Amino acid sequence: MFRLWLIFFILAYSHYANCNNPPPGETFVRKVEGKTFFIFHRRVNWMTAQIECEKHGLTLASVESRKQAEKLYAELRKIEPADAVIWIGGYNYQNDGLWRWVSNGQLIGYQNWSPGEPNQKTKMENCSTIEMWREGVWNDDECLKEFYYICEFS
Ligand SMILES: [Ca+2]
Repeated sequence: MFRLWLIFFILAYSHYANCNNPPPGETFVRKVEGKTFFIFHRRVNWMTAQIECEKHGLTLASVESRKQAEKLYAELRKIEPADAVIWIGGYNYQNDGLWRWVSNGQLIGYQNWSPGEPNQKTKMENCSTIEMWREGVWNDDECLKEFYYICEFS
């Protein structure tokens, strides 16, 4: 009987552990405010993330309204570690402070930057992230860093 309980606890615990720390390589699909987001658990730099999205007929994600940002964050909270940083499609290609979405090249309309961001801290922060540890707001970070990433249909 004890052995049975032990197996139960191991199974229950491994399920719990998986839910809170998904294995690398997993992809999550979430529908949010009329948009389908694909959340990839592979750490790559921003450009590689965009190339990976394109391989699937996707592009790095844009977040276009407060409601969309809030609901996406609510979904991310269910699957991401509390300290996760995740690439999205905002970029400052010409280093001129004009942020655009890679999906369509248009200037970013709705903005969800963390207070004080984008700050170009290292002079090389030209790509945008969602930062779970800052409650899902955006940061500009160095494009060559490797983070998880979110794609959407292109
Ligand atoms: Ca920054």
